[in-house]
Amino acid sequence: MTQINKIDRAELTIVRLPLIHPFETSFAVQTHRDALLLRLISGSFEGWGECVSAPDPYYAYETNTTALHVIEEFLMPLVFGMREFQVDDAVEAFRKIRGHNMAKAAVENALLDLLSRKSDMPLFELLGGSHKKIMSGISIGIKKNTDELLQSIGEAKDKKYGRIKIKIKRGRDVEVLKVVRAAFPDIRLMADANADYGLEDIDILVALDAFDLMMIEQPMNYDDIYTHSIVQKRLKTAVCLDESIKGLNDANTAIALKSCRIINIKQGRVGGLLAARAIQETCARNGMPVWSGGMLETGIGRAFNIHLQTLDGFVLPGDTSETARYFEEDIVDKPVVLDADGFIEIPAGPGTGVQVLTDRIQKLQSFHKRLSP
Ligand code: OSB
Ligand code: MG
Repeated sequence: MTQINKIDRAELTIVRLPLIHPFETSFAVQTHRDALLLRLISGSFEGWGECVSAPDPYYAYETNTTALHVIEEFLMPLVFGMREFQVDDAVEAFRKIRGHNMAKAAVENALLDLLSRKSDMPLFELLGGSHKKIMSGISIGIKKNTDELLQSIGEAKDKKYGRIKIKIKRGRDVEVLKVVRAAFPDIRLMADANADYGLEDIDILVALDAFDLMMIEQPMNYDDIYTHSIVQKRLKTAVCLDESIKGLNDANTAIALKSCRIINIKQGRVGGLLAARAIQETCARNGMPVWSGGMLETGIGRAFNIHLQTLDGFVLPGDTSETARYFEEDIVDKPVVLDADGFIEIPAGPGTGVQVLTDRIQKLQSFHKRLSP
């Protein structure tokens, strides 16, 4: 089994990519993706990772600044100290750092990309996935008015996205879904509340049972797995947890409490691809379907989400949509596109299979720092 000899140096960069359209959720309006990137260099090989944190702590407590701190001061010193190692060894060493799973994911994924490139093997093979096209799915933000929303949904339907998710929040829920369902009676539809509701809103959530949704994502508070169990008992519609699942322990808690019937695994939120695979295996053993979410990643993070979805447990379409929806120009080649049936091909070649465009990164960078042992 190929190993990593040692890491010679690393680079941390933040790139600022404008979004083609602002992306509105119940917690924020995002106009840019400020992506924290990690590049690891080992001999003639390199690996890239993307941290899914944002500049602000509105989705999760981690921010780009906390991730920079944790990667530079705690994670990379551990990695720089390792010789002839496997990615599992690094993950084991990271255990003594509590939380900060987004920061850990960036390092873990960069190591996996590096190791699979060195092994001349596509990343999905290293993970144990199979070579296949993956299902697409799209997440549509809160729009100024229903006309705009219906138009976006119509475009997504025409592109044959595997399912369409719309964002809801208090005051923009039952009426919106009523209009959407009337206009599109047949689409595979779901709603994501991004933790906007409380138990006092239970009647609103019960009213959503009328719209044949595949699931309602994270209606209750971000760290409240217990309250979701009360909600799931009251709803016919499946509850799906996103924000609440920060790692395997949370998934076990949600399974035991019957807090949801579906889990959104974001590898970038739970500590990287290996952690995501472990959660998927636990969910499969417990009959819990999972799918892969997204965090408006650039082509680097998006590639990890694609490779993850080659694992058998990913039975539902995720939030992997075309690059061109978000970015005029990405920082990798090739961009993600849907085929005529609405499926996505795994990028070919070793590692993630995407080619990182360092010239573009240099042009877009708002922060850059080199780290050495
Ligand atoms: O809740 O799934 C979410 C984007 C940023 C933060 C949280 C979420 C999202 C999305 C978009 O829904 C997913 C994507 O297209 O990458
Ligand atoms: Mg979500």
